[in-house]
Amino acid sequence: MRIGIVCYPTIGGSGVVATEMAHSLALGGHEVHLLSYDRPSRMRHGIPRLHFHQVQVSAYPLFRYPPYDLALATRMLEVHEEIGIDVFHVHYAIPHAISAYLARTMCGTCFPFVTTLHGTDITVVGSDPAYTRPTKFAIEQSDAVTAVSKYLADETRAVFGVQREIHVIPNFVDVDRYQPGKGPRWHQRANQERVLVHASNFRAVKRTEDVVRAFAHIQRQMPARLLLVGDGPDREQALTIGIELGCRASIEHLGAKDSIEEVLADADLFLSASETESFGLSMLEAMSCGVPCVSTRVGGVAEVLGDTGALTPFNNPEAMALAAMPFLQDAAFYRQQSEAVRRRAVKYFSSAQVVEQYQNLYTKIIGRNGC
Ligand code: GMT
Repeated sequence: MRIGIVCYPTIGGSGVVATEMAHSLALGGHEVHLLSYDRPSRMRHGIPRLHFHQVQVSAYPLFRYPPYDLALATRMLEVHEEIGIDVFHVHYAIPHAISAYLARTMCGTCFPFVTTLHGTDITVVGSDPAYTRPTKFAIEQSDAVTAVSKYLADETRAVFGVQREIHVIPNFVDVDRYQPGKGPRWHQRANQERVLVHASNFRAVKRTEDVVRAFAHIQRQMPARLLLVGDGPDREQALTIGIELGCRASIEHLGAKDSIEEVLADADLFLSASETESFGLSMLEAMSCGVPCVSTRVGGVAEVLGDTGALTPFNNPEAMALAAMPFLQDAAFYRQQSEAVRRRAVKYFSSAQVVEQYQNLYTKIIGRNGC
């Protein structure tokens, strides 16, 4: 198949999922064309059959807000005319699904498109009255719609009142690349230092400062270090809380990393304090590395963790620290959990089996409705 994939290129789950899909599909023999305003940060070089098309936006003085959605629709159309795309797959509804609809409408021949909903495109941005109606319209006009968790599919029906079928296809992880590290875990280290990790885009919804607060409780009771991976608006605030609580010296901010698997492989426990999380891709990546997760009980996180790790109330760092204790104090329990999370990632979320579900969906819609 000749597949066009549209995504955001920056740090953020939807761009990561789209780029990893592009890798997997191209390596599986498909011709894949990625479209975005920048080369996605996770996009690897040298993969055969994988191409990148940049979307250029002109900034005329008249435009206070350059219309990216129009430029993207035009680029999609150009790529289709040049290559003959069989199906477009757009990740994150806003504005990608609207651009896809526009490109398909402008197109003389016609192509089908799949929209994958990721989270904030429904729960935050999509619920903004300025965007609700076009988002609902584009969801209804898509040839197929998928959501990364059952929670998100239900939310989409509730927020937009859409009746159409929404396929739940979970996010996935490359279980060969994301492997448990060979190094010692906390109970095998001479100093018994516990290595905790949090990875996100440090936006308000991630509540990074609650992670730091939970860590401060933990660090008062045992030797511990917190690795913060990623970057975003709340970074300084989170580090300032670390100073106020006296644990800043034990926090390392590693910034955005291309190879987060190297950090996860040597970590003991992942902490997530999000206010909402439709899936929690970085937790799945941690699980694949044998790292259990303690997270707030929000959105679709329970679907990812299953009966592993621990879920705690939102906005309660002390409860999070308490829930983390068995993982950091009981070596036998820790080992059992570490094996369980790896098993779960391999059994339900490996790239091969999830990407196949998307391929089946493409096959189903290509040629339907005369496209
Ligand atoms: O809001 C973000 O964290 C970024 C956003 C994205 O689309 O880039 O992440 C969402 O999509 C990820 C990939 O499907 C999910 O793992 C995240 O849970 C989801 N974020 C939220 O729901 C807050």
